Amino acid sequence: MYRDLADFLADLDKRRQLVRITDPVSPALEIAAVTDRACKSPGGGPALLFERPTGYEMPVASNVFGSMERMCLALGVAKLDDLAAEIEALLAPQMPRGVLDALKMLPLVGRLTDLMPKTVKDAPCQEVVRRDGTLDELPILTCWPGDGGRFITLPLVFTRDPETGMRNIGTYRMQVFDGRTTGMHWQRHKGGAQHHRIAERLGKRLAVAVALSPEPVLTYCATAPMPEGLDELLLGGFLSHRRIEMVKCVSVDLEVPATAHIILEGYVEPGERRREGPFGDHTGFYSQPDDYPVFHLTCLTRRKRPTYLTTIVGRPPMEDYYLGLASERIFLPMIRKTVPEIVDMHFPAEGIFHNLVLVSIDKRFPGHARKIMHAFWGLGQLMFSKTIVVVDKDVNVQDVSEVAWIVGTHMDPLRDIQMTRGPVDDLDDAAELHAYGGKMGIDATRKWASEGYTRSWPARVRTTEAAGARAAEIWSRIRRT
Ligand SMILES: Cc1cc2nc3c(=O)[nH]c(=O)nc-3n(C[C@H](O)[C@H](O)[C@H](O)COP(=O)(O)O)c2cc1C
Ligand SMILES: [Mn+2]
Repeated sequence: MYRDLADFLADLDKRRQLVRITDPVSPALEIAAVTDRACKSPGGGPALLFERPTGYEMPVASNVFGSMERMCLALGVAKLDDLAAEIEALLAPQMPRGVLDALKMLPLVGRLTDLMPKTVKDAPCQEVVRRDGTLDELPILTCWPGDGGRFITLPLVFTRDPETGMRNIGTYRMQVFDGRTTGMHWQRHKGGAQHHRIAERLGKRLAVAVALSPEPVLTYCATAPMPEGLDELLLGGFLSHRRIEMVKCVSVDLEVPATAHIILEGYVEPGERRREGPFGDHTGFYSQPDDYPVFHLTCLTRRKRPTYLTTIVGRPPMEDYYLGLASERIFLPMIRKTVPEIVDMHFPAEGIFHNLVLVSIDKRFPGHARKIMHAFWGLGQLMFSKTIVVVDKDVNVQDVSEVAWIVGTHMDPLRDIQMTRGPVDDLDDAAELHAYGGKMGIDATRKWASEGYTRSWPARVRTTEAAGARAAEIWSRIRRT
């Protein structure tokens, strides 16, 4: 596992997964436009390293996680489903049936403590300490022409709950207002916003530290929908099979990942808000200006020769699709712990995670599909699911074409649609109210008599095994000539 972004980039280079761009390219629109071209290439395109961003010394890396292969490399697995199996094993320790059994479980308990972050003294991220540092030294992108300014698009935002001290890490974009201040776009449902809510109630300043260009596994962890109160660094330790190394900040009481390239230390004042946006968002549309808290920089620390890691969002597919795909695989076994009937789930790129959620289930009782919908609407960030499609277990939800076929044939709109309302994503502009709106579930399972369906359900059209085998034989001969 890569301990540092530079190791990852070097390995990608060796694997011919990284394209170095030596032409001068401007952080104002041009780097984003080139990155968009890469993201729209089949399979997600290569990672990009802009060695000469116009006006800056610091190279810019983008689309680094933007393919299935690179996402797997970053998480140290051959395929994402390997992680699911590992998590399943961790979550399902058998109850010990005797002393011998209990002893066998000890390594598992040991393993959990082995995954806790540890604090180190000397850290590469503090090779250079600049209390008077400004954001002007970073090649921060203007992504789209209608954007309100330059945005830090892939920051890891560290805060602690002012009351309990619990840590949170989230990726929340930061609009540059000037060299020492930015917006802090944690949306109301997110961990950072909750810490800030508590700080405001106490009338206290909230210390905030932002890591840029961290070891690759942490970029993923900051985007992961961890349940509130569960430390993202524990997930980081689990994924990388070692303890994540942290170092104390210089000017605030927080720790940051030791091997990150750049750290922004600072705080958010209670009560302060400033207009943020517009921003060309991952919906493929501009999110509209709104008031958000303000981050004040107190100290910038960095390596001697840092690389600035960034991403762009916009019309899908983009790099964030692959980060989401990792969460889809990693969280499936965790969701199954409370909703075991789920066979598989998928968030197609076009649905930007929550607009379209496809779930297959092992249907056991009447109304089961609706039970699944309600479970999702009540489960962490799955609450944002706008359209949920539930199908039987023999339907492959990874195949959107198959799901479209099954929905069309299995759904009666008058009978099979479940409408409701609830919290929706902050970025949902179709909702009548901000952050509160409608949701729809489509029950595309085969209906049972106990559900009021008294006609007979037709069988799928398929040939016999014998004819199929014969066809395979003939087909291979035709194809050879
Ligand atoms: C590239 C990228 C940008 C994101 N930007 C934001 C953002 O500006 N605001 C936000 O609330 N969530 C944003 N997210 C989603 C959060 O990172 C995600 O919901 C995460 O689970 C939040 O962690 P939390 O539950 O600890 O708050 C972004 C995700 C990605 C991949
Ligand atoms: Mn969190």
